[in-house]
Amino acid sequence: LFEFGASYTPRVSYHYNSRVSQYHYGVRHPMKPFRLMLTDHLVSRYGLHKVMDLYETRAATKEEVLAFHAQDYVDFLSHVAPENLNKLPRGSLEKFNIGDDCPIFQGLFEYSMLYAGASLDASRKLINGQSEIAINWSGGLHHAKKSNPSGFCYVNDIVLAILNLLRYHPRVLYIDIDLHHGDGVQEAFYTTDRVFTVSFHKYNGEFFPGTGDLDEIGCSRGKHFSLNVPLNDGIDDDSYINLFKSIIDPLVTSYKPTVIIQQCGADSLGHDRLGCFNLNIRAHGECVKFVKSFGIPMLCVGGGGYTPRNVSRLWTYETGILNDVLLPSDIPEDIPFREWFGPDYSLHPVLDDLYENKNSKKYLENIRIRCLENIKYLQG
Ligand code: ZLM
Ligand code: CA
Ligand code: ZN
Repeated sequence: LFEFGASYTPRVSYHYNSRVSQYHYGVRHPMKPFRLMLTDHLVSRYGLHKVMDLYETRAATKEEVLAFHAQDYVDFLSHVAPENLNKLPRGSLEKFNIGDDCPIFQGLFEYSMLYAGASLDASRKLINGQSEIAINWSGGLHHAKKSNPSGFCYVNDIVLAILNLLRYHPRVLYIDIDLHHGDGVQEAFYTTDRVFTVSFHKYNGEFFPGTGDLDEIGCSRGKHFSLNVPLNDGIDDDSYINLFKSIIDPLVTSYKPTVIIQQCGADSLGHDRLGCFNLNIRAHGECVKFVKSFGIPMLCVGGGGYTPRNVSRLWTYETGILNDVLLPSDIPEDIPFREWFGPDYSLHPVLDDLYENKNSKKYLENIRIRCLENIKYLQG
């Protein structure tokens, strides 16, 4: 535990390489690495760079990525480029699930190795005790599989960071508040009790990636060590926070993780281009604050988020929370791209006015009960 009283501020490290924001998935593709540059400017102009340890991250090596990914897939990623697509062996684009969601773009391999390198660096700081909280907003690409990309994710930086943490930590808790199910991470650790995965997400059987129903609880040694919280459109601040706290509190108390990794996907906010929830920035941040309050070493990664002005607001606000700094609501003057934050120029625009809440009290209460039943198995 690192928190021995309200006055103690944890040591926080921030892992970023500005090159990662320069890549483009393609015109009209919803994933915009540019949002990371916007976030970094905002974090810096709010003065947060001065209170954290800053690390310019290096790219992961091929060898490091092979801890999870298959050799032929990593070879493919490292050789493929938009200009040599016609020279590939027949069928490799189909074999590796290349398409509109996961296109081949210029610098794809370097991009993947940069965000993965940042999560690995962050995990290393937690392992050697130089940080109590480590942040990598360029990471959180939770869908990537051992042998193929999925849902905008090519390399699974979260799985790689967890594998590294497992060398020193007996129990890792993974918490995923991205709008989408954290299927890649769940699948990688589905049969072990040394990693507990929990994901909150929109679920109706069709919504991407299609998995994450209540009955996915893990198997063999991992049975009861995966948890899923399927939600409907329009969930609001209070319902989400209450559900989140009432599940995470007993989970941390019974599982007793020695390190926590939280994926903070920003597509669960209201007004997200691909989203359908009604969360405000304060509510999303409250979930991060709650996890931090346990005083357990923590790795925070990004993930989805398709309305760049709100992604950068959120992750800046959460960087503040992780540093125990409450940021003024007015977006600082003389920040590059300030016009993106108009007309309100506030860190807290109203985001909860779009969807009707399709999660009834009865529905949420049933989900809560079913999740708590699952957690009870942990005490044996
Ligand atoms: N089509 N362009 C979340 C990953 C969500 C699968 C339906 C592709 C899109 C989307 C891509 C410009 C995270 C699916 C979608 C069109 C099959 C998804 C390129 C628009 C565009 O205009 C687009 C040509 C593209 C992709 C929309 N894809 C919306 N939703 C999901 C993947 C990733 O947030 O969880 C973590 C980073 N894919 O629904 C289709 C079934 C491909
Ligand atoms: Ca999720
Ligand atoms: Zn997502």
